[in-house]
Amino acid sequence: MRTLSLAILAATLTGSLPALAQPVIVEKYASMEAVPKVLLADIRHGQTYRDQYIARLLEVMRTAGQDKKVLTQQDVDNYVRRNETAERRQRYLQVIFYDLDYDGTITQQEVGTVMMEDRRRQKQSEEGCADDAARFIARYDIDKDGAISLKEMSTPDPSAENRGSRDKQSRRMKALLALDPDRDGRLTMPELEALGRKAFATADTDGDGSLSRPEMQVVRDVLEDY
Ligand SMILES: [Ca+2]
Ligand SMILES: [Ca+2]
Ligand SMILES: [Ca+2]
Repeated sequence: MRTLSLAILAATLTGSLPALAQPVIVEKYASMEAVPKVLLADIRHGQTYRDQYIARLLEVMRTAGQDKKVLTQQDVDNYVRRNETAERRQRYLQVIFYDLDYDGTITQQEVGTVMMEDRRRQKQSEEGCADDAARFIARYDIDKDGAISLKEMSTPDPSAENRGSRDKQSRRMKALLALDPDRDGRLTMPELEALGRKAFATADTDGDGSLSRPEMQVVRDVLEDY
């Protein structure tokens, strides 16, 4: 009895009670290759601290999630539709911006004139204006008649560059949704956070909550052609 209380006293004095300490189980993927790449993408983009990474990962809920707490297929569809609408409106307004004779179509001449006035006002070089105007017309002139109508301007953007970034975000949302652990079609905040923690822990081999250069390099290697 006396020995036991001495042991407890000693443990208390050194500030630790080994018998009561619970080992913290950190869930990890079997290997870095097993981590869904969509979860690692934010790490590559510079999130080397666990807390920052998790916060960044959860942002997808704020941009698209219903009630900003759950992500569903409906949210992904709405996101795509919302972006398309915003983009089309933006382009529609450009017709009004360039349409000097108010006939509802814009010609290379009109675009070139407005661009030139714009650059003069901003004291920029007018060089290349004609080429820029030609490129602008070529990009949206679906029927190749040399002018852009309101209808042409409000059809979904054919340029790969715009569609690329929109598709990238919706692909990311779809990929995250596909990871839904309980497959109920709703990816919740706690579910996404747990997935993120597991992914980060797999990369963070020494478990100190941040990624060292060598740890980062492994992430980059795994994501090489992602
Ligand atoms: Ca016109
Ligand atoms: Ca046209
Ligand atoms: Ca779920």
